Amino acid sequence: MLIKTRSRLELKESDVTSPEWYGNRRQFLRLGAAMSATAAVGLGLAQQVSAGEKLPNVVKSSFTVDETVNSLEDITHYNNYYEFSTEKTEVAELARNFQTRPWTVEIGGEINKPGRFDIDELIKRYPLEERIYRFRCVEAWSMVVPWVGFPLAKLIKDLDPRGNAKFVEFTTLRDPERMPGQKRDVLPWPYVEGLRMDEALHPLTLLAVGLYGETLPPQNGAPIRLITPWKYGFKSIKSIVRIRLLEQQPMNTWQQVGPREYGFYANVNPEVDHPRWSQARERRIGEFLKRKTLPFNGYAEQVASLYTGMDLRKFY
Ligand SMILES: Nc1nc2c(c(=O)[nH]1)N[C@H]1C(S)=C(S)[C@@H](COP(=O)(O)O)O[C@H]1N2
Ligand SMILES: [Mo]
Repeated sequence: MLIKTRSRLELKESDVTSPEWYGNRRQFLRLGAAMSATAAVGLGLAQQVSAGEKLPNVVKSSFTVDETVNSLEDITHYNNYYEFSTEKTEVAELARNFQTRPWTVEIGGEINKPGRFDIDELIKRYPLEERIYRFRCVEAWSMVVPWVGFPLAKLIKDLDPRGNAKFVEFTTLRDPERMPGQKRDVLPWPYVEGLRMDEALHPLTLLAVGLYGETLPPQNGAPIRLITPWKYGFKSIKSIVRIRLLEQQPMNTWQQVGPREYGFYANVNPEVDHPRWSQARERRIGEFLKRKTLPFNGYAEQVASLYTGMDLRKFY
């Protein structure tokens, strides 16, 4: 399936900060509340949103790239998810019956209003946006994916982070019975990732709960996963059960297993090769010829300023 979208990435800093934008948001919220009230009558109030269901009230975000979107088949059958398999084409089948209800996300650490959220409560808490993002794996393949989610910043700001919170740590579920790959020591479990606070609060940083307008399939990180489109795919941690705000930089799984090859920042950078292969080019899944990899995966205009003054060869 090919979808053509807007003519360019339209994210501007003013989109997030102008009163006009906030005005629009309020309008969306009002509209959303009215619509979900109507929908609730039809569906029954206790209705839960579960895997493979259409997500309600998704608005199209202007934080979207104009590129051919990969097919649902590609996105759901070429996965890195070591909790199920190290074989990309095997994950879909092995994760097929992974149960994502009930599911709780715990949010704590350096935050004044810590909490435990039921996933369905979280999904309804903020207006959901569809955002078409480039996605670049460190293995030099890429896709374009229509995620559905909400900015992580909204959640963090609502929970009143403390001044000493400098980093955010994310943790995947650890349950070897439900995630058979965890019975092997291919990685230390659970999978952990981290962001610096300003990266976590950046408007591009998304908590994704859906794909192609529906709830996430298990192989893509259901029921909730992180998406940081300017970083290599391994930062986009799947099936999150815990988020903690920390004063110190957390250790992330891939840096822990291969510090020479994987760092904390993991910004897409065609000028800094992986020790075992070049990062200059990538294979877009579905294409034959390789294309050039763009600095920050094409999001330099939006994120480069987060790293001014940093040596990106050192902080890879
Ligand atoms: N918990 C967990 N999250 C994970 C991974 C993993 O193995 N376990 N793999 C990462 C890697 S290397 C990539 S490229 C992306 C793949 O996401 P996708 O299958 O939705 O394309 O998930 C990332 N998040
Ligand atoms: Mo990856």
